[in-house]
Amino acid sequence: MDDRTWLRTRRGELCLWGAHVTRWQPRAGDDALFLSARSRFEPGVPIRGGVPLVFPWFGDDPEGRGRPAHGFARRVPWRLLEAAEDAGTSRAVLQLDDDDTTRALWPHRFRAHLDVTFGDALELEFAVENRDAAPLRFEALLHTYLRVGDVRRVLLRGLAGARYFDKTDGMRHKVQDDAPLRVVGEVDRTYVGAPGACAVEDPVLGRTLHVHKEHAASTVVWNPWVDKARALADLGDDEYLQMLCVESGNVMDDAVMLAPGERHALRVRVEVS
Ligand code: TA6
Repeated sequence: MDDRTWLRTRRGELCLWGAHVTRWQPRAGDDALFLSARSRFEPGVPIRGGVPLVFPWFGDDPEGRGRPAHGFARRVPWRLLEAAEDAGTSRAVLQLDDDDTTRALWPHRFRAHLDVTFGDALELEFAVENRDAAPLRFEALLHTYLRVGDVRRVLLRGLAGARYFDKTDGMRHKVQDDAPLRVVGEVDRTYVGAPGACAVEDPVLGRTLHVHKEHAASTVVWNPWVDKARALADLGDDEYLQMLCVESGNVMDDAVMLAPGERHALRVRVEVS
């Protein structure tokens, strides 16, 4: 990837391949997003860290046809529509329209936008418009990798009582208890009907990261832990300790249905305190 595929500002960076946010600094010298030192930066290859954009399906190909995991949005080039920087805040808007490549994988006409603001908060809006004559169903997720000091020491709050599917246990349906979530092994949970804010309290870095969302009913929490981290070529063996994915969107039972001409926008705001 050459320099033209990156938008680099003082507080954040964005790769136009995949509309992928890779860096956000809420305070000088303080990165809030995890980015793997082993990540590959090649067109068409997902980046390990930052905010991968999952669209139009979540996880493995739901039709079992060998299409890429988490959809195609993170693997294709997006068009930069707007970029502006003002008083320490920068904003960019990217667009993706269906084309021969996307229609070969997903035969629908759509227009998508990612609107990113890097400031004291990281603000993301992902919008999809149905440009087809038939209803459109899709899943979408902002797969945010939060950087933490030591994942074994963080507390994740905001999911008490929420229902989830446990991918580490055959997708069994479970209910979260009232205690904050501690990561003591592999975690891969899809919470549906969970639109509330989450907070990651990090005693090692001495900060709390807050993830607020709008029009996003699902929350996914992921940490690969030891064995899965070793199996991932683009993640260092110990890097799982520095990351916790707290992902926001609409997946599984919360998938979005759009009538022809309709548009749906989900929003995520990450703040630090
Ligand atoms: O969102 C959680 C998850 O679906 C996990 O199951 C895990 O595989 C992760 O995403 C990463 O997926 P990736 O395709 O980027 O390796």
